[in-house]
Amino acid sequence: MTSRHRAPRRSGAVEHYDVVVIGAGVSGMYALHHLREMGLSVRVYDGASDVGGTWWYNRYPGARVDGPGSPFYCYTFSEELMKEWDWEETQSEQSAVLAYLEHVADRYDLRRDIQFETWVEDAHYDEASQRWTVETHTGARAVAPFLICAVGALSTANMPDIPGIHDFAGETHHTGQWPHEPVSFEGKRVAVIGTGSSGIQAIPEIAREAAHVTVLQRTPQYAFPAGNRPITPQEMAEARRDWDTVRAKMRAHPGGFPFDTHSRSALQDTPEEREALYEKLWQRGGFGFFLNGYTDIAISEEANESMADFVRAKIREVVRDPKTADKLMPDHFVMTKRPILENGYFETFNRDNVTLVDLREDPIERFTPTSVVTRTGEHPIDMLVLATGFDAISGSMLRLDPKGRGGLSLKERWKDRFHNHLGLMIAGFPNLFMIHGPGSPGVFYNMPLGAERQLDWIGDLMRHLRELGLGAVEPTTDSEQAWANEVSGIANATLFPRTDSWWTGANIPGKPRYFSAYLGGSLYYQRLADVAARDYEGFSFEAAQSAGEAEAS
Ligand code: N01
Repeated sequence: MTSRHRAPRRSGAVEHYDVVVIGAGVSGMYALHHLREMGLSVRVYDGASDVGGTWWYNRYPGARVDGPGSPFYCYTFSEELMKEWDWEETQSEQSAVLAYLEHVADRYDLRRDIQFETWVEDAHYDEASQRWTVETHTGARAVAPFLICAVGALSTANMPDIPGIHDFAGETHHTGQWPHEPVSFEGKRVAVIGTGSSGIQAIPEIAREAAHVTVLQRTPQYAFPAGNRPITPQEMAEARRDWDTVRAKMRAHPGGFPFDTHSRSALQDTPEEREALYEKLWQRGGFGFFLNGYTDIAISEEANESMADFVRAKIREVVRDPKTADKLMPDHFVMTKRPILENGYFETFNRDNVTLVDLREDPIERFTPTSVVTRTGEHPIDMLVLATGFDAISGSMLRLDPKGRGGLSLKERWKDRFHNHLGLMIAGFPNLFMIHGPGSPGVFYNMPLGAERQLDWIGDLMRHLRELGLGAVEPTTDSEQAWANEVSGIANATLFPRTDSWWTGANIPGKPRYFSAYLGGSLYYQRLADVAARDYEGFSFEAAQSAGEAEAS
C-alpha cells in the first residue's frame, strides 16, 4: 500500500485493479482521489460523459442547491481547494456546482482513471478468489478485491406508470434526466407532474416562458423562501480564515455544517415568541428553519403544528385565489417530507397562464397523444415534464443488483428490508461498500463531507485487511439486526416515519416501506470510529486466499 498510483494488471480482456468504483459523482470522485492517494489502483465507471453524477444529470431549469448551501456544500479534504474556489451565491446553481466538480476533476487529474459512457451491467463476487468482477455494457470486464458503489441516493428516476403515457406525442422530460441541449417552452402548453423540490424549482421558470403550465399536484408541500443571495468576498474570506476550526465545526455539527446548534423546544416559547422566531427565519430564508429553529419540530406533534400553521398562513397570504390556495394547503407533518426551498413558487399561481390540478380530487385517468385527461376534463398539452423524483436511497443499488456469496442477488437479500451494517456493508456481499446507502445518514448530512468521512473509514478498513493478510470482510447478520434496531429506534422517536415520502419508500409501488436513513447525525461517525477502535466489532474476516496473490492484486 505504499507505492503511489499503482498501475492495473491486464490478463486478456480482463483488467485487474485494487478497487472498482461505480459512479463518478461527488462520492465516486472522492473515492478515486482518496484510494489512489493510498497507493491503490482504481477504475471508476460512469454512464455519463463527464463527472458530476446528480449534478451532471439534474440540469432542469431552476436547479440549485436547496440545502444549507455554499460555501460549505463542498469537499473539505484540502485547504488549498477550499481557498482557491470562490462560490458566488448561497444557493448555487446546478451549473456552478458542476463547474466546481469539473475543477476538482482537473486539479486532481481524476479523469484518467474514469471510464465514462460506460454502464456497469453486472457485478458478482467470486468466493474462491475473493474478488469482484464487474461487466460493462461493452462486454469489458474488470476484477478487483474491493467494489465501491457510489451509485447515488437520488439517481434512479421514478417514471410514473400512467395509462397512455407512452402514447403522448410531445416532448417528455424527467427532471433527473434533463437534456443537455436547451429545452424551449416558448409558446408551449406544458404539464408538470410532481411538486417536490425539483418541481417547485422548475415550475416558476417554466411558467415565465411557456404559453400555459398545468401543475398536476398529488401532495401539496410546505416550501420555504430560498433566500438566495450573493456571497460577499468578506464571507468567503471568513470561511477560509481558520479552515481547521471551520472544518472541525462542520464535523461536529449534526448536519455537517459549521453552524451553531440550538437546543430550544418550541413548547418552551409562547405562541407570540414562536411567531416572532418563525417570521425572522422566514424573512431570512434558507435552511434556517431547520438549523436555527426549534429542536422538537420533527418530534412533537404540537410543536410541529405551530410551524405548519405558520407556513400555511404564509401560503394564503401569497396566493390570491382562495380556491387555489386551498389546494396548496399541506396537511402532513411539516419537515417529514424533505423540506423545500423555493424561489417564487407560490407567486406563480397568481399568473394567468398557470392552472393547478389537485390530483387527490381530480386524478389523472390517462394520456392521449395530445393531452392529459383527468376525471373532470381534458388538458391539451405540447410537453410533459416529469418531476416525479427517484427510487431513492436503495433504488440504485437494486438497479445494479450485485450478486454476492453463492450468487445471492441483492434484490433477493433486500426483498423485505435493506439489510446492512453501518449503512456501509451487507452480509453475504464481502468487500462491497455503499456510499450514502440505506442505514447511513446519507441525504440527512452534508453529502460531500459525508462521502469523505465514509470513504476515509473504508480506506482504513482496506489498510487493516492488507496489514493483517486478510482477504475479505463482511458484517455478521447479528450486527445488521442490531444496526437496523438502532436506525429504526431513532427514526421511530420522530414524526418522520408517519408521513409518506421518498425517505420511507412510499413513493415507489411495492417498495419496503420504512424509514431507512440514520437520523443520529454526526453521532454516526462516532459509531464508525468506535467500531474501528474495537477491531471492527460486528464484522467477520477471512484470511487472504494466498498472501502472494493478495499482494499481487
Ligand atoms: O422528487 P420528490 P424531487 N402521480 O420525490 C410526485 C433532492 N433535490 O425530484 O408527494 C402524481 O421529492 C410526488 O407526489 P407525492 C431533494 O433531496 C435536490 O422533487 O409522492 N404525482 C412529488 O410531488 C429532494 O427531496 C435538489 O404524493 C407523482 C413529486 O412527484 C429529492 O432530490 C434539487 C407521481 C416527486 O417529488 C427529490 O426531489 C431537487 C405520480 N405517479 C431535488 N409520482 C438540489 O439540491 C410521483 N409524484 C439541487
